[in-house]
Amino acid sequence: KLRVLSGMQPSGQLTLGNYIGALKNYVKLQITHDCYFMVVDLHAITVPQEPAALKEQSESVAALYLAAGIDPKAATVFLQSTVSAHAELGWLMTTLTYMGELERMTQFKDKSAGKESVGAGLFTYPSLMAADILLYNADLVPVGDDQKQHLELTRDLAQRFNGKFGETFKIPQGYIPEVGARVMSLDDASKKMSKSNPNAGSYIALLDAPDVVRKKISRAVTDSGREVKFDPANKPEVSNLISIYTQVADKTIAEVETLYEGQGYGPFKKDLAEAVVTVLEPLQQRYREIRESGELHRILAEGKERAAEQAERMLKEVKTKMGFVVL
Ligand code: AQP
Repeated sequence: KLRVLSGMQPSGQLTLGNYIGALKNYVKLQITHDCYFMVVDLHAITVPQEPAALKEQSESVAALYLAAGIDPKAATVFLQSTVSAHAELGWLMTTLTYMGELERMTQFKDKSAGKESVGAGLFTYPSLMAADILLYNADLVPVGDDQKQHLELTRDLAQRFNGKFGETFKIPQGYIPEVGARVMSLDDASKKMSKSNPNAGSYIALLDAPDVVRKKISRAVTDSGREVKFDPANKPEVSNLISIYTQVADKTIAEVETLYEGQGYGPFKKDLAEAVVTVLEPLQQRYREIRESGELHRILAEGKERAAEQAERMLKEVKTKMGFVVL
């Protein structure tokens, strides 16, 4: 089985974008691949996090992985910070990374633009991400467009290390999911739906109550027309809602268009809200069961054991090759 590694940041509440773009695919991948799914808490602190919120969100993301259908027996589910090899290899990778490479990263430019003080971790984060991937000899890394540049750096660093210290790392490939849907914000279809957006009306959180979901969708920005037509260039907001509909209701774009022909946006939005609620309600039910069961820490401790075994083996090999005294 090919090995897959992926993670999400506990930098807010997971959204429908995270579900459609990533989590839904994780659940399928665990059947065919050897999967490592992390909660990347060390990445979340590249921007300020309040301690109590970080803890709650980390547990919440892990519980949502399970609630969405990730089976901790089939896949290794863990918190990045519980496997200390990540921070350690992250440092070793940082020393192999050139400033110029990090300066070219568009995500850093975007996230630091206009900010008065920017943490150094935001700058060096791609080296830590390389460590995350290389520790597990991952074959495939599911990435959205925004992560392609970071994965390219990971590949460069792996090759650089292998060239300098001898064949050690597998060169990972990017894996673009079949349905790579990029879900856009409900208030601005030029921005992706993001869990850290300060406007809660811009996203649907996976834990939003049904009435909140209905309200958010009814308030979602559309246009002054009334045609439910998929036309991203001219009707980006409506097209985004149609995309979401196809993902939660297993319908094609053409089916959705036909269904609401001549009806305006009202009935379309209403049904879309119900389709989203139909997906979220059982997920939220499982989420509550998992949180109430008190089993989460045990599951994460098991995941940590499995992950650490692999990661520490790799770290030892790397340190030996670099010339550290390994005792
Ligand atoms: N809007 C989206 N549409 C489709 N997929 C998305 N992903 C994120 N937003 C969308 C996918 O979710 C996974 C988790 O990504 P992450 O937690 O590492 O952070 P992110 O991509 O930066 O996600 P957010 O929600 O926008 O977080 P913040 O606001 O903290 O930056 C990834 O696989 C991503 O592709």
